[in-house]
Amino acid sequence: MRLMNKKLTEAEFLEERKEVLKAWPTGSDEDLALDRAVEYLKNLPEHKNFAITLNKAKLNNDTLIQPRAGVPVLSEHIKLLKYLEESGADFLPCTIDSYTRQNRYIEAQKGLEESESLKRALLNGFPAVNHGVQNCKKVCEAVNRPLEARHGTPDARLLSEIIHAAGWTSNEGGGISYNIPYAKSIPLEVSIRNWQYVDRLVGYYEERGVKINREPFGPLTGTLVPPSISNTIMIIEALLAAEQGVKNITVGYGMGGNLIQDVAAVHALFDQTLEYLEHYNYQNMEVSTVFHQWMGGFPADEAEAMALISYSSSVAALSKATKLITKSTHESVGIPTMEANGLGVKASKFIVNMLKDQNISESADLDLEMQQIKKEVSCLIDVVLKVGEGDLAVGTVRAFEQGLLDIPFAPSKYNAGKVFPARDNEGRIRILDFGNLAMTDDIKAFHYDKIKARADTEGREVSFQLTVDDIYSVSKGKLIGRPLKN
Ligand code: 8ZB
Repeated sequence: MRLMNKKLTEAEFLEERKEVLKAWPTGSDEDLALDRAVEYLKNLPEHKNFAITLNKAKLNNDTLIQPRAGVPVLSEHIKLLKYLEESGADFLPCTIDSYTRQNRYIEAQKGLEESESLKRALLNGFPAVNHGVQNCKKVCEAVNRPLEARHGTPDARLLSEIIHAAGWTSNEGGGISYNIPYAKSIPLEVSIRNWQYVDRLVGYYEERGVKINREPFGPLTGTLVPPSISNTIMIIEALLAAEQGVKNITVGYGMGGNLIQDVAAVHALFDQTLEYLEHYNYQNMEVSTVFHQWMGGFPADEAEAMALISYSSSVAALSKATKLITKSTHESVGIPTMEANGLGVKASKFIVNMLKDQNISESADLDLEMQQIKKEVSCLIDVVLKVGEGDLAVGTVRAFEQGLLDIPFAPSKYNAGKVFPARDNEGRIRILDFGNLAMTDDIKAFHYDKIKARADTEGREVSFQLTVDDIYSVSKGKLIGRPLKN
């Protein structure tokens, strides 16, 4: 079948669905019958609906808090989520394990059973497909907050069926953002097509009056991603989702580290997402934003890690993002304990509350940074549409093939991997090597001048060494990877 950015008909969707549900025995659960699932979701109280809670937060100018969390055994997972709820989490996650993310349900089953018998987590998340609708409903019924599946799955069709039928009203991911940074050899046309199905499922629910939130994964590789690249991917995924009938979208952004650039990026992301959705005539869209605390390498020292978490929270609050995804002081080591995770939530919430009524006032600097990001995003999206001969899905595949779209440091062989970023003199993320990224000469000159000024300050040449130094700098307590002075 040829990929196109066109809404799947209900008949096409239902035909494909028969195959999707066969991939694992839990797919035959009677509660996956769509009329039953619609009924279950309609009876959820409003405070457990992700989309409704986000809409309220936007009206109140709140930044709500969400951690990441998932362990394999059901009772342990419920205990963990209740603990995070008590720590102040406004939204609850279910982070899915890596076998499930790769549709390796046999291995997930083995890991789940061994975790149960050894009383020790042998999977790095909650295997929702193996648990099936019944157990996923138990999670939903045990907590008082909206639930979201967070994962990294190029083919999340069965997973999405199960979680939504179980009352989880948000799903993270997208055809680009859950492929290029997460997988090595899955063609983009395959993951985009799979995520059209995931979004069409949400469209099916929306058509029947059930609100479901969708959240493209903004940080991508989490390492020095220039804001215009991640914002472009967010807008493409928002448009692809809207075409399939998604109405409530949270576009994401991973903290870069420079306050002004981060605030500018979140504002630009929100404005341009709405502008593009309106331009393509998608009606009644609800757009919110999510800010991710620092996604790069963390300091090992727990006090320093907590300081970074607090700084991230300050930027999130000042950017007026609707939601903030938190980290813990265990970040440099691995998956946090329940207690460490709860502390991250508490500290983040404290800062967000302190800054709730404070704003970054407009300035020429903030405005220029925002205009720059918007200009770069429009430039990239224009090229995607051009090479796609008007079709966004086709254009995305072709743009990645030709390196016109390119995500730094991604493992996928369907990504050119020629773009190298570096920070400028204020720590703003700029592009040092554009590879084949489709930007105009004046944009390239702007970036070069900024990086050159930094290199001059440091008395060195513009080179890839700047990129290397910047990758490690934050974990060592400095934003910019400047050479040590003798
Ligand atoms: C792309 C997201 C990476 C972040 C965290 C990592 C990292 C992954 C779990 C988790 C709590 C889990 N993460 N899996 N956090 N529980 N099962 O996602 O630590 O911060």
